[in-house]
Amino acid sequence: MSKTDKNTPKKKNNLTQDRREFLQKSTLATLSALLGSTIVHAASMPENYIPVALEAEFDPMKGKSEGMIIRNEKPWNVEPAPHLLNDAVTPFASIFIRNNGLIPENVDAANWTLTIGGESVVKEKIYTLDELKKKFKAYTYQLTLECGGNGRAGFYPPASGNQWEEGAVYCSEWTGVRLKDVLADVGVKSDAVYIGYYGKDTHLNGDPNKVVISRGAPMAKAMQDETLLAWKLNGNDIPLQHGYPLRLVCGGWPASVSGKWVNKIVVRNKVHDGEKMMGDSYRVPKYPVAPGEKVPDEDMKIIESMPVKSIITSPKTGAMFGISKKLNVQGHAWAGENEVSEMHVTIDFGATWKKCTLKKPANRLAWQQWSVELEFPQEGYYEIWAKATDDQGISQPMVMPAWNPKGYLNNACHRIAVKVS
Ligand SMILES: Nc1nc2c(c(=O)[nH]1)N[C@H]1C(S)=C(S)[C@@H](COP(=O)(O)O)O[C@H]1N2
Ligand SMILES: [Mo]
Repeated sequence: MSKTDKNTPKKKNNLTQDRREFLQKSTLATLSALLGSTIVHAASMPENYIPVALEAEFDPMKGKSEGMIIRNEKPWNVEPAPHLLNDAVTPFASIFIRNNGLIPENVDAANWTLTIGGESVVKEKIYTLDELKKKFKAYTYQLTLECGGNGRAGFYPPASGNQWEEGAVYCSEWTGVRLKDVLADVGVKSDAVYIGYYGKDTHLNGDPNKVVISRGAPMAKAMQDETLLAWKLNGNDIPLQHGYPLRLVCGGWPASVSGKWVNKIVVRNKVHDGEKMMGDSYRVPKYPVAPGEKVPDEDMKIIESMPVKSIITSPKTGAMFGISKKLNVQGHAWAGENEVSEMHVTIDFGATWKKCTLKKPANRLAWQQWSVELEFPQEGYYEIWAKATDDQGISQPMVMPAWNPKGYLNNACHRIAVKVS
């Protein structure tokens, strides 16, 4: 049996072991809630039985690496441990999943349409997926997508929301058409300010008219070469949980701008005011605030380019080593719209730093690979801290950066523990 086979969670049909156990232990009330209906002959249903309708449900964990950490099942929010992100191009198996609502099921790609509308288009236009593919030139880019809340678990006082540690980031290869080419075909008015997306996921409360999330970006970002309407991830159809069959991809910005299951783009004559564009959502104070402080709405600004950051993907934290005392350490670094220009690590809590080898990005907005060989002076416990510096001379903070109400933008140095023995 191959390693992958052994590491794949044991399943019957398409259920993970965890979900199977969860369903088996569920009360009748929970099963009814999940089914959205009462089970009429529940009295005759065998004990620990899993209703067929729940067996058939799409399982977003299918094909994901062992070592993915489930932060929430409703909606699905899952992140990989850092060592699973070792590849330059993140494979599907290790991509974090972030959903605000329910994954749309029964997606019909053959009849999928994309509407381009809003007050700042000359005339609304509808494209089928096929038309998009035929009419416009396709491009492929590696694009870094990081959740605005990645690292939230590191904030104190704690910020509510998914307690992401290091893994809500990836850099995979996306193929699609440039949004700017499609917008040029539709015709955009001179008063255009912002674009916004709408997707086909459904609200957790089941209300089909309630928008789950509808975010966007200023025209300048929308018109970048790398901003894609994509239908392929790493050369294959986009997996359902990551936006099949069509996704807006805006690398370097909070991944919430990259709308999944997208079926409408609006061009606005003002800053898009869709769901999760206002209040504390994906916004941070314009100035430093004391932890816990209440910030007036007008003093909040929308997060745009993500800050400089890096991750150690090898070795795995807690790894034990032989007495050779030499260790190869590697990972990735990224900086939103900017390029990373230097990478350093320390094994003495920042007293001295060692410069790493750093690769150029595959293309703009792709993360960069770094590596370094470390030598340890003696046996014992060490921490390896990694710090990236971008081409604007900005580095990662060694400890928690500016606190903000929702716990966004934690780009503190990633650190791992190793024992030399
Ligand atoms: N339609 C839709 N698009 C969405 C979301 C969503 O809930 N619905 N979540 C956003 C957020 S907050 C993030 S971090 C990314 C996650 O993308 P991934 O699941 O491919 O990692 O998708 C974004 N696009
Ligand atoms: Mo996110």
